[in-house]
Amino acid sequence: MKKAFITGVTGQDGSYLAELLLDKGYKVYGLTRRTSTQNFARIDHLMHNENLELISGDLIDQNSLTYPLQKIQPDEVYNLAAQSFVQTSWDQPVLTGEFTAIGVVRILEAVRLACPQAKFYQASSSEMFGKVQSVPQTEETPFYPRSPYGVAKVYGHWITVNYRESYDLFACSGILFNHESPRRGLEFVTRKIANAVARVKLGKQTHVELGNLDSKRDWGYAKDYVEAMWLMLQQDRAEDYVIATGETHSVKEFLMAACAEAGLPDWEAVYKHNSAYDRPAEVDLLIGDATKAKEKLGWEPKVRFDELVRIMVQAELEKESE
Ligand code: NAP
Ligand code: F7E
Repeated sequence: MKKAFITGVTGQDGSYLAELLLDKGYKVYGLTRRTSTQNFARIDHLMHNENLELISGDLIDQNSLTYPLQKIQPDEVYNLAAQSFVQTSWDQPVLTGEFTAIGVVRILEAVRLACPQAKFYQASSSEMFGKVQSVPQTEETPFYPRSPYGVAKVYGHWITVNYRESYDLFACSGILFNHESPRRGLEFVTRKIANAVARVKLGKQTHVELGNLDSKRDWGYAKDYVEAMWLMLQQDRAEDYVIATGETHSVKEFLMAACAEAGLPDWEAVYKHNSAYDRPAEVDLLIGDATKAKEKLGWEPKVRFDELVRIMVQAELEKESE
């Protein structure tokens, strides 16, 4: 039985990846941090699976990473844990650096010392491209991050490359573009909009307050993207891959499509601008070219923009009607 260790198992991607690996017959160890109230909502449905074991630890605590890895001797380690909300990274830049940047070298050190034979995945991000230096973005596009989060991810990316080259670890990064789902945190724009339009439709709120509607993102479906993570660790050689749909849409387009899906004819009546959601520095346009992933991993996104909007709005209509 193959063994996988996932940091960030309680997050959107961690929960889908745990499902995928359990379905494939893995024993899955998920790192969870101690909080005053437990936050296992995304993995509640997996809690009775005897092949899922939760391990208490934190990316800020070196020994809580090294000891479990020494004991478990996993075949695969997926580092998905991070302070992942870009807006918060301006309010908490130091904490973001601790978790999202230095956290990566802590887990790499743990792998190097405790289980150097394990294959390692780092959750890199299209936010590293920031003020984009070419369109579309590929594995060769230079980075120009525009937030403390993006800067932290660049460190995480390069330290992964460096450990691969310094210690011959099987360490790779997926440079994932935005991916969404009904399990996305409510603070991210797609889930915020999907939830709001459902509530407006049901008469539970009148409008949604948003920041910049003009930024464009390459939005995919989280379930498709965790499959790409797994595929990267099934290769003979560790390499980095862009994972994206190759389509870009503005926040306004997402809002319009979500209103249409919820049966709200006038999107402008649903929206108010609130400058609190504008960012000190914006990433205006992201669009990825995942040709390498298609050619080498045989990976392609199954869910496209319209279907993603449908999945997210219908999930919110259902939840909000309960
Ligand atoms: P998410 O839903 O915010 O999940 C983040 C996870 O990290 C949660 O399980 C959280 O635990 C855990 N975590 C945070 N700080 C930690 C710490 N100090 N120690 C241990 N665990 C900690 O994020 P996601 O959307 O699933 O994204 C997964 C990864 O991919 C992240 O690294 C993110 O930056 C990266 N990424 C995401 C996207 C995207 O579009 N979703 C794109 C590119 C890259 P709690 O539940 O306790 O908070
Ligand atoms: O913002 C604009 C905002 O917070 C998308 C993370 O998973 O993907 C994510 O980062 C866009 C930005 O995601 C609101 O200004 C307008 O242009 O949903 P978001 P993000 O910043 O792209 C990358 C790839 C990651 O790696 C990150 O971890 O939407 N926007 N109005 C708004 N955004 C939010 N959150 N809320 C608003 O009201």
